[in-house]
Amino acid sequence: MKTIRTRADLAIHGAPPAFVEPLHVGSPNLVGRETFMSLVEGIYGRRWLTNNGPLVQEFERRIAERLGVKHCVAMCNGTLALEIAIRALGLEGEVIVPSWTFVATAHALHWQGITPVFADIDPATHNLDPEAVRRMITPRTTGIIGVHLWGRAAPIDELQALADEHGLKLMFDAAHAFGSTWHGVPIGRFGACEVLSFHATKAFNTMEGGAVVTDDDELAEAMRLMRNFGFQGYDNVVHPGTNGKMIEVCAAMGLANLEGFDRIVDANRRNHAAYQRALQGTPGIKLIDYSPGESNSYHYVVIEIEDQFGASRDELVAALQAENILVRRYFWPGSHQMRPYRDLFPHARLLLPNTCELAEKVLVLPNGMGLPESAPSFIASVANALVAG
Ligand code: T4K
Repeated sequence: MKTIRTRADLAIHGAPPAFVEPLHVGSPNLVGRETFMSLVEGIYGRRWLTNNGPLVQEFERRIAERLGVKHCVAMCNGTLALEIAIRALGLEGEVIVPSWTFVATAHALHWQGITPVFADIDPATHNLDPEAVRRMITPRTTGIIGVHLWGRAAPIDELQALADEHGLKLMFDAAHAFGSTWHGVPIGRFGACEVLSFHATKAFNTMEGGAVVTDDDELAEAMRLMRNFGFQGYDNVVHPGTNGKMIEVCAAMGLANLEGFDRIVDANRRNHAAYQRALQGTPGIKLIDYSPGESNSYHYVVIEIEDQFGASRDELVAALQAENILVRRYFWPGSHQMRPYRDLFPHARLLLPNTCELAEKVLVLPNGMGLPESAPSFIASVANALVAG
């Protein structure tokens, strides 16, 4: 790896890039290869590929057991799982969501003719600000979707109190929160239900996949019907539905990766600590931290670039990308600035000052089992050289 001594060593100023192959945010964690291969052998033997196969059932059982919930309904991805959960809960009219999240949270509502109403966040936590949520409640509001951004718990108690006070349904987008706890309780157990994503880029992946977890028997039953066209046995359709099924090969990947999940978290935690050490001497770069009293997958290495840094967030992005370190500006510019929402709600930003401010400051750095050991200190050296006089 090249050493950065002066600005002239930066790829952005013409020097060769540090990495030949790009270093991605979200490079998949792959563990348990032998388990995966042997489970796939079994799929060949059984000729059972999808439609609630034995591996999907085993996967659901293991996830439910790990989180301590009654039901895990596995789906083909997190977005379909959100859509099905929203429909099964009977949400309609307006539903309050953060803008500061992956756009799938809002899309899952809009796709079904429900209006996502964006509420602002607390800049300290990046999660919904309950007072901002309160301000967005109208007679058309039927629910709230809290997002546990970066796997850090949304303000669960406050949102539940608001939902109870106004007769609203509360569910959580827990796409980032597999492996997280809140007051020591696994995330997955809060609200009416919680939705997980197991996309390739998540700490724990099933290639593509998602699930809704809940203790509610009726809700789980409705979602099981909905993910399979509403079929109850052969020829008997009893519910409107779609195709949200997880396939056997994805469940095999999930079972294999579950075996190695603790190793993934250990690697992420070590990398996060290395970033903390490397960046602590750089004024104006703040690494968001995880509560030592809670579990978290430490998957997201999120920094905020303050004015004090001496260059803009986007200048740092350009410098790192030139080195082939493909850092991401998640979730710039905020869902409210994406289509169709920017056209539907052109003034939404006026009610989202914290979201707008954060969107200009945040940067997500690469992490995961494949992260080169030298990456955190190299990234810090690029940042330091960029602003050196
Ligand atoms: N709610 C929240 C809060 C979410 O963050 C997400 C998903 C959802 C709901 C919806 O869940 P899913 O329907 O996705 O299950 C990525 C992911 O596609 C998305 O799952 C994730 N959040 C979001 C935060 O990030 P993109 O479009 O920004 O990145 P993508 O998929 O192009 O991947 C990022 C980089 O990772 C690539 O540049 C290359 C690398 N990569 C990717 C894949 C797929 C690999 O190295 N190997 C791979 O197989 O959305």
